[in-house]
Amino acid sequence: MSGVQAGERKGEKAATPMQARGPAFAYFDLDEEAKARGLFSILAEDGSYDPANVTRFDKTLCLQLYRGMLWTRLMDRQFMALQRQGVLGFYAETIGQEAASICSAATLEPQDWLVPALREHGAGLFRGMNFENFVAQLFGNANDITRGRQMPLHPCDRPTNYLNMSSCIATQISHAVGVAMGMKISGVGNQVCMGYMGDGATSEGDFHVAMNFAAVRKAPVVLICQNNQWAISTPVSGQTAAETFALKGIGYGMESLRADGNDMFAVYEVCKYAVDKARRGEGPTFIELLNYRLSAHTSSDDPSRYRDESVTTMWREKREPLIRARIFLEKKGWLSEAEHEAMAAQIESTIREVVAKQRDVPAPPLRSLIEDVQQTPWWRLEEDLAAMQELLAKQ
Ligand SMILES: Cc1ncc(C[n+]2csc(CCOP(=O)(O)OP(=O)(O)O)c2C)c(N)n1
Ligand SMILES: [Mg+2]
Repeated sequence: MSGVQAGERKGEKAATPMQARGPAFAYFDLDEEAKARGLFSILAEDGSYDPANVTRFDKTLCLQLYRGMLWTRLMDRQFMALQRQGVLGFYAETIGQEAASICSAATLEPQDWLVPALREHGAGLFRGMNFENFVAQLFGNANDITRGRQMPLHPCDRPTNYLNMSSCIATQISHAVGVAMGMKISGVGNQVCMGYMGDGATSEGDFHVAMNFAAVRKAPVVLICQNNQWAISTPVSGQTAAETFALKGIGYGMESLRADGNDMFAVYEVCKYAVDKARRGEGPTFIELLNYRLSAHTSSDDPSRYRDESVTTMWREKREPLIRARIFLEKKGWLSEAEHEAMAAQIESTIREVVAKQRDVPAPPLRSLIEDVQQTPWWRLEEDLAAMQELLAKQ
């Protein structure tokens, strides 16, 4: 490691002794290739850490992050159960990826934008997306602001600048870069866009186009690749011959970082570094967060048919982000067993209450099918609607 002082990070003023940062931060001063081949970490699998590396994380921030992760975990559990009961049409879990999802988004400010991939709805809720609206969207009912026109789990939220997930893999990377370029061109300043993708998205042409454009134009964007090691049934070995995904970023001339995606502090620090850099107008960063998809790809998938689930069990038992975070919080005396149970119970009952309110709300009115495109729907659409109403009346 080059001669970086504890407490200093590239582009940041030297910290006061009270805010000193420990040796892990020398990572940011490594040469470009070493950063992209490395794996930044702060909180080890057994919950151990160097106290000098966690001075930023006080009780309030830690509990906020943990609650966001726990909310995501418990929400997944309830919605998957509802999907299995036939109440919801489709769902995808974030299990095992909560730290990458929540602790990255936690580094954004309210004016920033988030362009998700498939597993960032927990991050959207963490940033203040309205939960009632989100649940209405899952049901596609009359309260759904997209009036049932999106697949379930493709939410959007204007007040928190959360864009719809784009189902066609990797297309959202260009959207994120476009949003960031819009911020730059409009000259508003002080805004950053965070865009997400999975490991599978890096094999698409859109990845190349977006990465190249972002780097050439110095877009204020942070592009996060959640390497959960699977793209449905395609393992990483079938996805790329590169040693790491982060190395790909260097080819585009983009600073690329790589961190343990199950380490809440490491995720937060690499993302904070990149977000601050983008906000200063110093261009984009590509970040690979290494974790493991503990769940099936979606509710339509059965991973036991294509992968060795004993590997999944190992990640679930030894490398899972919530267990690691809890060890830390317990050691600190910030979250006892009883406090944890109370937190979980409160989250679960909130989720249950909102689901109970939204599940019986009827579908959007049939007429809404032809609304929102033309000011006055043209005669052909009116005819189609009348024909459909006639058909339905006969049933
Ligand atoms: C262009 C395109 N090709 C294929 C698909 C089908 N598909 C949906 S998700 C997925 C895998 C995505 O893997 P990854 O990017 O690693 O994200 P993860 O699901 O692991 O979070 C595929 C192939 C698609 N939606 N779009
Ligand atoms: Mg993946």
